[in-house]
Amino acid sequence: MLSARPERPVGQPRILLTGFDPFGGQPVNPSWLAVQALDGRELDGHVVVAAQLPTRFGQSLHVLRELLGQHRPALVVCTGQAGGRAAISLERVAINVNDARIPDNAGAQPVDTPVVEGGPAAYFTTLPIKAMLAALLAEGIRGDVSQTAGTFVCNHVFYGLMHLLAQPAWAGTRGGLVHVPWLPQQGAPSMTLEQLARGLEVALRCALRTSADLRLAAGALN
Ligand code: PCA
Repeated sequence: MLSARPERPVGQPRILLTGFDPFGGQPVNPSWLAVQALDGRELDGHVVVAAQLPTRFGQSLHVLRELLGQHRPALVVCTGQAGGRAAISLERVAINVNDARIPDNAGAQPVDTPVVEGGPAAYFTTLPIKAMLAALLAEGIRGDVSQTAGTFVCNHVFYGLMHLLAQPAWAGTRGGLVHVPWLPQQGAPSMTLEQLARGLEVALRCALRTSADLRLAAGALN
């Protein structure tokens, strides 16, 4: 784990936006396609840096830590595919469990191991997910708050990210994980790439502008 942040890079503050490579026999991963669509975009004085994480336990967090050290972002949003979900899912909680139903892209299939040995059971996102949900719905984009990111590589990255950002050296950097549905060519339910990219843009802008989250029942928003 990085314990100290290197100097902030010169230029605009950055948003690190990650997606994963395809896994589980799928030809594409919509998370990676959607974040690429936003690479280099300027949002409220911040520039989006899109990067790919491998769908691999361990290596994904290694790459994420390198990216954090390199870019020192003000905001970190990791995205991943969640087949079967119908909306952009704003994840509330990361848990300290790896429990893989299928092998990752390196063939690893950990069962009931911790992400961080001795780490706390869980971390909450530091993204303003209710405000982000309200912003998505106001734009007519399907969104939801999710209470579990599962126990595969997305949760692994989410937990590792929050464990790192919880350190004092990273105070002021917010982060979390967002799951996206399949693209139409992968099956149903789905959202189009345009909807995903627009939804992520709306969600990022909202996160930059919102310091204290809304306190509204997600059901009241939907
Ligand atoms: N989704 C998987 C890992 C990579 C991805 O895009 C998950 O939800 O864990």
